[in-house]
Amino acid sequence: MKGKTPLENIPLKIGKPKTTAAGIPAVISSAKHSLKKMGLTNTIKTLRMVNQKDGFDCPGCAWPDPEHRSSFEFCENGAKAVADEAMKANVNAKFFAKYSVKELSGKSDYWLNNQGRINQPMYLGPGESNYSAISWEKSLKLISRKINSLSSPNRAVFYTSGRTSNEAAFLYQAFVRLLGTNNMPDCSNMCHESSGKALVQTIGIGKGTVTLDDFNHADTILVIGQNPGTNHPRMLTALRDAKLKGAKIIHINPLPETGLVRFKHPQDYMKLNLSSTGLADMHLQVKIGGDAALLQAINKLTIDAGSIDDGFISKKTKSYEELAKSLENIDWTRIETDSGITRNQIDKLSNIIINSKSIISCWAMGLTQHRNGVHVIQEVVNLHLLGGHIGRVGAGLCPVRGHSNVQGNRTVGIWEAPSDSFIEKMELGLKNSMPRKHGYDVVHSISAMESNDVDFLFCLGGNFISATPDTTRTATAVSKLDMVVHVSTKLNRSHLVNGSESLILPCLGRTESDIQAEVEQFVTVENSMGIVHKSQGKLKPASNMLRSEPWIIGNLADLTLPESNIDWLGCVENYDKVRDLISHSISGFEDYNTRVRQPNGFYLPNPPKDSCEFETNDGLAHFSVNPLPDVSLNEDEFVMMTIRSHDQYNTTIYGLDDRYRGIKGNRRVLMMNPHDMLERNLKTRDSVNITSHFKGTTRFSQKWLVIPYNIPKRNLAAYFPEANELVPLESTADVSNTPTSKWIICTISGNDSTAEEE
Ligand SMILES: Nc1nc2c(c(=O)[nH]1)N[C@H]1C(S)=C(S)[C@@H](COP(=O)(O)OP(=O)(O)OC[C@H]3O[C@@H](n4cnc5c(=O)[nH]c(N)nc54)[C@H](O)[C@@H]3O)O[C@H]1N2
Ligand SMILES: Nc1nc2c(c(=O)[nH]1)N[C@H]1C(S)=C(S)[C@@H](COP(=O)(O)OP(=O)(O)OC[C@H]3O[C@@H](n4cnc5c(=O)[nH]c(N)nc54)[C@H](O)[C@@H]3O)O[C@H]1N2
Ligand SMILES: [Mo]
Repeated sequence: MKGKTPLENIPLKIGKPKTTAAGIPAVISSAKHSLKKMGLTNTIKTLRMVNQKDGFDCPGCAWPDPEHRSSFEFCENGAKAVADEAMKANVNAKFFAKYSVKELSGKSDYWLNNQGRINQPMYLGPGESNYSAISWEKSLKLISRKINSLSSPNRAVFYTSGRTSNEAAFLYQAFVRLLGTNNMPDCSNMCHESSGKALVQTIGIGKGTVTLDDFNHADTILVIGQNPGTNHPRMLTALRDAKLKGAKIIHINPLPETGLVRFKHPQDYMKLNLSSTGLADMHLQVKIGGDAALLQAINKLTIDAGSIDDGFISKKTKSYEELAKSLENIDWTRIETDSGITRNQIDKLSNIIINSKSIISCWAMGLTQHRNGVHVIQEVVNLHLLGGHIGRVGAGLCPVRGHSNVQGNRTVGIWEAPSDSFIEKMELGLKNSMPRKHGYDVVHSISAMESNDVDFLFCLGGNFISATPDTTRTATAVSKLDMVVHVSTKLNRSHLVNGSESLILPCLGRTESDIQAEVEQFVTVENSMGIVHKSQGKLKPASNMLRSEPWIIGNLADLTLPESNIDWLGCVENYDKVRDLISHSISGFEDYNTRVRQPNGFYLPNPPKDSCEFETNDGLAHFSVNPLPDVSLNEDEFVMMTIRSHDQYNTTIYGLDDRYRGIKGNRRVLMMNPHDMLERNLKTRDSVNITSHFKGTTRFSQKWLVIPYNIPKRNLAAYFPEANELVPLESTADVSNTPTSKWIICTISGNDSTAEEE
């Protein structure tokens, strides 16, 4: 970096949002990232192994791969995720001797991540200013002693992020439940929890009901509250293929997201076919939180047109009459005001829906992270049940998962609220009894820390401090703990908010080879469409001091629970043994070791998809009647959504540009409608302060640069995690308790033009 302006000091530049995603700039951008971080040979070797039959699963996202994988079936952002992991292990004892925790706290997330991989276990004792090296043996002893000294296992909290393999996650939940608690919050609580809850209640399974092949047979695909060009770039391939086969693609989003406007595929570039494809046939620029109104209107028009699947409804569903009655007298003025969509546009969409034989609906955080997250997803379910668009080829529900194994983690037991039947099967498989009492989710964990009900926090991956809401409050709560332990690959803000004692345990990443007892191991993961498959790292580990996640959990469990009947160390030596335990303990994993060795792995059972059956209490799919949410705002109020840029992976910041949105060099920006700016006398780059409001409480954040953006009036957008300090801890979705990261009521103040000129 010598002689160059540090990236963080480059002033904000605003250009036109891109109209095409992927294509040549994407290939160049991923090559730049990878070459800088890994060097040429490693770049080619590594990228060729992503999502190949014998390679590793891309740590980027949970979108599945087509069966016939080409060697270029990776995307720009997958390449960035891989390159980011393949960095040198520079964060070592010398590094921590140089920088105190206080000094590191003053650095940006971008800087912290850029220091490289964590090289060895580190310890910070009471009152100490710097982390120092500690051996694996000593760390595990300290941790196990602490856990065993707690007055109750419920005073410990065990967080999981979604990159953990099935094997590590299964051992972890077994260990935690044998300790006697279900305190297992996970990133899912902040992510697709609303989808899980909405789908279990209505169709009897908390997962989507389509496979990749269904996209080839759909005639309409709704993409709601999702930005696939950035967050699931490989999904654009499926959308492109569907479109070539005649499907209509409908984009429902407050922002005209780039990948859906026009798209050039890297493979087209490889084939020197530079033509671009227009993806979305229709963009409905819904207001933030306006989807429920829009979907109810669509459902009403479907019923009024008599365009419903009577046979399916009478044989397979319940509560149709209640839904129809509730929609009899809808208030069209309110529908238009709340959704921001005109009657004319609604009629156009309705026409498409009514004339579609097979519909797929995809959604992500734009629906889940709302107060009515569960209910709005149930409106999507209503739409599918009305037309019988479920359980047949080319039709179904598709919650698009985030972290690459977040779905697998839940399947193998990372769940603070397990059902009794799940625990019963686990108890039989593991020949142990387990607690039934539900544990803390993410938000409840933070409240419990605040009220001194927790002493110990263990994080298997992730960045608890930055990913959770109300950053200042959460950091204060975590600082009260006796001990905080992080199993991590890269340095992040959570390592800098400490309990009396803190430990960082560095682990192998997805890309690295994992050898136990001289045998190369593989792990398994489940993608967004319920396919379980192998993932085998191939790169030389960044340091010989790293341990695999199963090794860390297995050894800790062995030390902490010496009397337990589980052969933890045997499991660590041979991951087949973990998979055997999984086959005995979890439905759908029979004969796991054989089936996962088949090319492309195996599908987990999914009754709605497999046979149009619904495992609800009465065997029927349920329509639901939900009141419209109150989306009104006071005169001076805005509603803000917190979103991802093109150059980040959740809290990991790769760079300061959001290329597709034309925003460069600064992340502390507030996207605002130009008319709103004019009315408030705000100019581009004016610096404003934001106050968020929730039930009489406020949070305050300074110095955000206003920029004009194509976003509905009174709506704002800012980046996660910078804006998390404005997300109120108690503002959560009904039923799922997911923080409402896309619905934050704000006022803004101050408008001094202090920002640098271009
Ligand atoms: N490169 C990259 N890939 C990722 C991630 C990453 O950070 N970087 N994160 C991974 C994870 S964990 C996840 S969960 C996914 C997240 O994937 P997304 O859900 O696509 O991520 P967000 O940036 O949160 O985008 C939410 C989208 O919803 C829209 N939106 C917000 N509010 C509303 C609303 O009320 N209604 C509608 N209709 N739309 C709304 C926003 O404009 C935005 O387009 O991506 C995964 N993949
Ligand atoms: N305001 C706001 N907040 C949000 C969201 C939002 O849209 N807006 N999105 C929410 C969502 S959808 C999610 S999923 C959460 C994400 O929450 P988390 O999963 O907690 O956060 P990440 O940023 O993905 O975690 C990054 C860290 O994981 C570690 N890591 C990476 N790979 C590995 C690995 O293989 N093993 C281990 N042990 N560690 C690894 C690295 O140290 C890295 O610093 O954030 C949520 N928070
Ligand atoms: Mo997520």
